[in-house]
Amino acid sequence: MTKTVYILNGPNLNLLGKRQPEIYGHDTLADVEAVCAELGEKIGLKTRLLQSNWEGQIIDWIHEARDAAQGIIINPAALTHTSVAVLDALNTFDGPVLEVHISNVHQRESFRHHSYVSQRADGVIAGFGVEGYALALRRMGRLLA
Ligand code: CA2
Repeated sequence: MTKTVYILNGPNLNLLGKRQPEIYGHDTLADVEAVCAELGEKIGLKTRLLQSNWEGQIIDWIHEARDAAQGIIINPAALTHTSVAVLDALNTFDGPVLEVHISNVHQRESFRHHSYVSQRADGVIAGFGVEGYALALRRMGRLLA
């Protein structure tokens, strides 16, 4: 059976490609979705990319993934640095979790240097632009093989 990977995106990432291109680049989340769907097909993974500005919605999707997906790739956006609730939700998920950040958070403000999610993540990618999603998906392919 084809394995499914949830690609979850937190607050404000709906604006990707539309604001602050100097930090986040010109690609939109729809572009990321298309690239991941195409790569997923190539490596035998079904992808479902979701974005919400609401913490509770992200948590609900993580719960949904417990039954519906074998792996989670997550860019929690600002929730990375604030949310024990997202960490707790990820701790209820049994499969691999990969954390993606478009920008190099370690080169930015000190409040971006700590991630609650990293305590659960099996791998972290930061500073590769939106290419980080495809890199994470390739890694997910290996982890789920
Ligand atoms: O680098 C990343 O991917 C971040 O997760 C992005 C978050 C930020 O709070 C994290 O520290 C690092 C911000 C997402 C906001 O996305 C926007 C995209 C385009 C325009 C405005 C905001």
